[in-house]
Amino acid sequence: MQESIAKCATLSPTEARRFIEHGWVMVQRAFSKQIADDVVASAWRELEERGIMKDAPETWKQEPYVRTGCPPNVNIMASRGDKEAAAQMLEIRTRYGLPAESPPLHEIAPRALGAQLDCVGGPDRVEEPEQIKLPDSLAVNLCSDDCNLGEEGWRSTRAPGWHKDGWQYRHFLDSPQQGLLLGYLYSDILPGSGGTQMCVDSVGVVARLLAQHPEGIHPDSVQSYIKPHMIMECSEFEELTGEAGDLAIIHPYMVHRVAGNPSGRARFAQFPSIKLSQPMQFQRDDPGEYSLSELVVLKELGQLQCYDFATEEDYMTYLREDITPPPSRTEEEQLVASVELYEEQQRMALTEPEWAQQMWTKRERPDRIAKLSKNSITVSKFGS
Ligand SMILES: O=C(O)CCC(=O)C(=O)O
Ligand SMILES: [Fe+2]
Repeated sequence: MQESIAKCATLSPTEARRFIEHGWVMVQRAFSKQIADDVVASAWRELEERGIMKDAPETWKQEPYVRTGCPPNVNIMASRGDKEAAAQMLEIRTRYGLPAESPPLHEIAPRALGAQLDCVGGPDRVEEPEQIKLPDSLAVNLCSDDCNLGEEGWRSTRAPGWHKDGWQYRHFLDSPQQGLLLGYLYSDILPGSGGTQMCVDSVGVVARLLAQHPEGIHPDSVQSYIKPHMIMECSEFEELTGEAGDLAIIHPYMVHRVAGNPSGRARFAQFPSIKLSQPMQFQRDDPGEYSLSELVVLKELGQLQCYDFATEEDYMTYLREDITPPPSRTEEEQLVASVELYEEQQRMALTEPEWAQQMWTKRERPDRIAKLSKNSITVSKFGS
């Protein structure tokens, strides 16, 4: 661990240690307030065009939580070379006065880039780090309403919206698609003012879930499963607070939710991920080569050698596939996903707790299954 910490070029040893211990760290002044102000100004221009006026908070209620710029699913599809999505992205950016491409981090916010690279084990662990851009499409929490949570409040396992990011790939313990969850703060966020809420002991819960499923889990299952799963096992909660220009670096397994924002101040932030050039590794010959992010997983799993890891051969059956996010799916893709999900959840229900069995075994087998069965996953090594 000391060796991995000593390799950090941007994070202080205290920050690196904090990330390993808590699964997240707030890096202060990772980018300039000027950059934050400029991005927020262009977000307000877009919002005002949509009738949400900066100086008239009563207009905020029409969309209490709103995304500006390019929607995340369009961004994902454009980054995969989908021409239609790329054209849509350019059209949206042009319409709202954003540059055709956002500026690369290494030019305008090297500290923000350096801190991320430290957590994933250095520039070699990321494809084209110089291509990583400042995220300038924002998640704006104007006045989300969270007042119906009852006595337990947001720390309650019953609060809606808890999720693990990653609706666009099959989730494995070592998935490279989402190396980190990043929280760019574009406005100051005081406590109770719409700062993202995290369940910090969820990292271990998710690590154990993924370790028990070396065949991977479909992203739609992750989203339906994670919430009840964490209900059973988590108890530590924190919210993101800080100043414009701060960057939260969060382990990709962290379960989190959108907070209510009764403060009267609009909250501007964005939560992109960073893609690894290779899957994470949990059995490195040289322990000094573990990334901070891998160390978090190892810490949570403890006796790692007991788990059955998928081999490259297994990944031929259980593809490390990119999956189209739900809003961009064609009807055909939606059907394939529903069949895949049905089979996966029937299988998982045999080994998961009783509540999961109840949730899943009652589902109907999707229609047109015969026509689509050629596309469904086959279960060999990891089947029941
Ligand atoms: O806006 C927030 O506070 C959280 C957003 C989020 O969880 C996401 O974009 O995946
Ligand atoms: Fe999220």
